[in-house]
Amino acid sequence: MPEAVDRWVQEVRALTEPARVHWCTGTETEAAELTAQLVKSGEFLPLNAERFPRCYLYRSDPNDVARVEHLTFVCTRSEADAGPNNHWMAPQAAHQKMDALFKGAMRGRTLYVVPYCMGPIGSPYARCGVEITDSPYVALNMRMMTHGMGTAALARIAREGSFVRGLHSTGELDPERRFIMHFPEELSIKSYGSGYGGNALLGKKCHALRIASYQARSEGWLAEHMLLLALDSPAGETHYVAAAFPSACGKTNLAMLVPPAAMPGWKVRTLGDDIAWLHPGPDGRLWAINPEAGYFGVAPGTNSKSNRNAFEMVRHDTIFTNVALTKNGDPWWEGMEGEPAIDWQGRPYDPKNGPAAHPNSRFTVSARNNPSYATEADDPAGVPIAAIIFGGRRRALAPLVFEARNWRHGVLVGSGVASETTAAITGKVGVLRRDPMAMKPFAGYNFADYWQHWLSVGERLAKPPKVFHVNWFRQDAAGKFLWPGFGENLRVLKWMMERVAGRAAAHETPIGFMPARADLDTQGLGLAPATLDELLAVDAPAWRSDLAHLGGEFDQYGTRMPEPLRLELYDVLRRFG
Ligand code: GTP
Ligand code: SPV
Ligand code: MN
Repeated sequence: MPEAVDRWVQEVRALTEPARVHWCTGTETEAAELTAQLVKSGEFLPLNAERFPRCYLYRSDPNDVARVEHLTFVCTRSEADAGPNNHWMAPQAAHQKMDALFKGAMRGRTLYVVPYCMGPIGSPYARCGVEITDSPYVALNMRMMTHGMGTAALARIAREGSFVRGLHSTGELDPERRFIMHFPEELSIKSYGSGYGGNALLGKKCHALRIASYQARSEGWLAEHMLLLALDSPAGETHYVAAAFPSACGKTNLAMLVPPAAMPGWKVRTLGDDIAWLHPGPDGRLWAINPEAGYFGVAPGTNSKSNRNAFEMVRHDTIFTNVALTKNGDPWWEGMEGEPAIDWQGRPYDPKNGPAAHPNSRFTVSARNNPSYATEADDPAGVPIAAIIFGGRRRALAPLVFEARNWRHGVLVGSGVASETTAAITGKVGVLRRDPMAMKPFAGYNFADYWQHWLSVGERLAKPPKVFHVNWFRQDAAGKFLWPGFGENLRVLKWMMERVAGRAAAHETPIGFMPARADLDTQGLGLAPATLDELLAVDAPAWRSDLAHLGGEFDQYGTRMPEPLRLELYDVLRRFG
């Protein structure tokens, strides 16, 4: 037993006064006991055992169904270190506020100690943490989402001595008494008042992104909101790709892409669907690991046509959160065949009450369930990245695809990512906002320093990945998607890989290199040439105004803003003439 862990657990125990303390070991027996207990208390509803063996439905509080960015803080000693991109509170004030909430918060409850490892347990790039929580649902989710939860992680912590401390209580689930606080300088997290996703599974966004991005800056690597995939071509080449899209903008789906029938011989295999840790290697390439071991994926929209892999994956050993039910006790969500009988709040389904499944309803599943699991995900050294893709959900402006001229231009392209908000965050849906590198909610420090760090990492790469930008979400005047998306996105990946190999044609535009209509494999798509032209158009006046807006965003960062990025922006404007 690592003494530092034990000491901290005793401190938390004295503060929160739980009835019991349970040290998680991570065994099957333990998982079965926690599950049985949740079934007994009514928090877990077993699903149809024939068609969905070992699957359960969990309903979170209707006021607690998404991440809460307005209640999420980065508490560095200096406010400027957190930056205009974060909510900030002084560490001492934040600790005081949180400790007052945690005082006696676990009375009558069990305190679970959840040691975990982000990254393969034997990887030098992996980092451990311990989450203390009073939610058995959280403990079970963490078991699927992290590596070596329990005894294995604790053994690594004993060896290394250091770990991220994450303290969590569901509290009263009162949005007025809900805060997610990060102390990157102390490698600690305090989260109170939510039992949902990124607010409560502290290994994920709190540790592997906010705290890790801060650590990565001082250690010379990057912690990013990116999927990781392997792309195998019919010729037998494999390329590894990382892609950063904002929440609910297509990472899980791209990572698990099922090739269309028109493209035989291609295969996409999944290394990760949400987070990547990227390290410059001694060979001058950028190497990546996925710190997670499972997926907490968006349910709505998942079906046998959009993503057969995902659909198969969640048919056993899956926890569903806030989905609807059919009359047979099968899980149901919008975009699926059949009909809902019971909505996500447990009421008989009535369209007057809105969607049957909550738009941010999710599945938690081990990555091992994925039929397209890439075994390279277990490699402690990670994989070398050939391309980084940025993207957002934009009904207008951003074309289907373009390629940055070089790394520095790529950093500008990443910092210019904008996307319409989704149900993954509490607040209004469909509002266009900047989400640089899809990290607006997750960068644990000042974006100006973060962009400078990206530029510095690039300087250490003799063979940097190519950088692309995509948009699967262009719409026509009637609001219909112009691009079929999902499996057909492989056509865009194919062009990118041909670019990486130096084989595909492109022409230069002010925003970067783009394929001409004929450079994209659109065989069998049945897409009208005019639609493709629209998807590949660059609207100069609209771009000029978008770049002017981005310049205004940069101004917020004052003198901390890296000069090379401003120059890069002027360069693009100059190219528009
Ligand atoms: P987080 O887990 O929140 O980080 O989300 P994500 O980026 O992994 O998004 P995900 O792949 O779960 O997709 C979110 C929603 O977008 C789902 O409803 C999908 O069905 C839909 N979606 C994904 N890819 C495409 C696409 O290529 N085209 C269209 N039109 N919709 C897509
Ligand atoms: C996201 O919002 O980007 C997610 C879901 O992946 S959560 O785990 O809630 O952050
Ligand atoms: Mn995410």
